[in-house]
Amino acid sequence: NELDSLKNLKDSFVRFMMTYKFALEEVNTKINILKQEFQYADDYNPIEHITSRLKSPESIINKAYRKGFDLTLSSIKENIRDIAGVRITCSFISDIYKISRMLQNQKDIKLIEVKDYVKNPKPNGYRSLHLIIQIPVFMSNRVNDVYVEVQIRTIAMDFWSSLEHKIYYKYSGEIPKELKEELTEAAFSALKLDEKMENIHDQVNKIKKHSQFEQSLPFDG
Ligand code: 0O2
Repeated sequence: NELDSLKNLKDSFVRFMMTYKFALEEVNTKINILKQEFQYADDYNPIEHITSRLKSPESIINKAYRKGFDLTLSSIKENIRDIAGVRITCSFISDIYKISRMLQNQKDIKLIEVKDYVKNPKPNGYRSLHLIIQIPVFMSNRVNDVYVEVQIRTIAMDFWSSLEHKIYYKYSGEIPKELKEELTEAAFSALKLDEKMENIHDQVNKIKKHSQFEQSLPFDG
């Protein structure tokens, strides 16, 4: 009867969302391992913080509707690849690519797509590196390959995008022209700050390497 079929639908949806929750936990563990290992081995940890979120059922359905996808679980599974999202904030632009390479080198991670909004920012100034990856989630009676969106960005990029996101929602996507222009200017300032910080970071690294080299010499001079 109708109640049973509703119950079945709810069960399948809960199971569906659970696989994404497990995928998030796996990716979080991977990144936490990198973070701890960096700290231990390098005495320098490029990962400032990690956040993750599951897209709400409402935004999943809105996105599927907006993009014209079928409203079935199999279509949503194949087409909406950011149901599980992990965001890694790091210190410098070079760290973004370092972390991205490390994740891509892991054997159980399959890289599906790279959207490099760091090299090619969006017209509003949005910058971040997005990786769509797929990882296997092992359950009691099956293995599911699950898509996860990993966003990697600097602190400056994160600062800008969280403010822009809030403003975007406040104005329901219709940000007034002047505010839009100011936001794009702010994105440019964030870019300049990132470049300046990277430059300082490079100089410090050079000095560090030089003094390590000198210390490794068998005698002075
Ligand atoms: P939330 O609340 O973070 O989940 P779409 O843009 O979603 O229609 P696509 O190709 O999936 O299509 O998007 P894309 O370009 O990979 O971007 C997806 C996510 O990147 C967004 O998710 C945001 O988190 C972030 N993002 C992309 N563009 C912008 C931007 O201009 N400003 C900010 N602040 N964030 C951006 P959601 O689902 O929109 O939001």
